Amino acid sequence: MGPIKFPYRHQYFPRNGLGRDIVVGDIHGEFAALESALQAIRFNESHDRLFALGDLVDRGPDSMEAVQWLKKPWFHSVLGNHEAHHLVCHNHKTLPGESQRFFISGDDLWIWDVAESEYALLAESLTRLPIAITVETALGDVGMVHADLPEGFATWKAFTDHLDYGQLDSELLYQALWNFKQTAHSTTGESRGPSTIPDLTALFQGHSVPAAFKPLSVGNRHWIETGAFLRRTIRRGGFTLVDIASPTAPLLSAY
Ligand SMILES: [Mn+2]
Repeated sequence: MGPIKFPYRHQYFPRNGLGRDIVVGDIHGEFAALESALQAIRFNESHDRLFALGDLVDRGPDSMEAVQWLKKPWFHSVLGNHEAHHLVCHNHKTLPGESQRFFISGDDLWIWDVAESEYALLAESLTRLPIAITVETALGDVGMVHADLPEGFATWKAFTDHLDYGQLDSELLYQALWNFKQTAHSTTGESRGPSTIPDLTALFQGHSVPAAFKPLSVGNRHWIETGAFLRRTIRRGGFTLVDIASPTAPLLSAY
């Protein structure tokens, strides 16, 4: 079977000369709520671009909507651990829950109701997601990764060069997609890694929800996943939308 091949490990987007570049945390099947959030900031589909930080699927009601959203020319996303989990399930022809390291604890049971051919379509679009995205802005490059800049990379360029030319191994994937070291889920952002990435103006990360469901900035690193999926269960959280040109002044916070 062999490891999953990701054809676009790193994607670079030149500067958007027309409109805004907006970044959003984990969508987790909450595409209808995302639509409302985009309306609230008057998102312009012909000029603006929306970048998602991965975990498009599981937990919320509309995971399969990810297939349609990934066809939109203005919508882009990095790979999250939930996507990687489904790719492993699909690649190894196992059902969720059977793949040990990638076990997601029942958030993924919706696939029991999805036809095999539909699931294959989803896997095909998820496998195209990059592990990192770099967006050029007037003030310099902005980076995006689902969980963390893996250890051993002092700069964003060192990391993205490794994605472009080096070997992908499970430890690197684990740190980029799963690591909780940086925010340790609801701490105040005690950082073990570098708090400022020298060759970026901002690094955006999703995956872990900072304390009080508020976005957290340490140096030029910004955790903006505020738990849109939690609104259904504990009635807290929501989407945070940030213009990448103003990382510490969200357009919406936990909306
Ligand atoms: Mn995640």
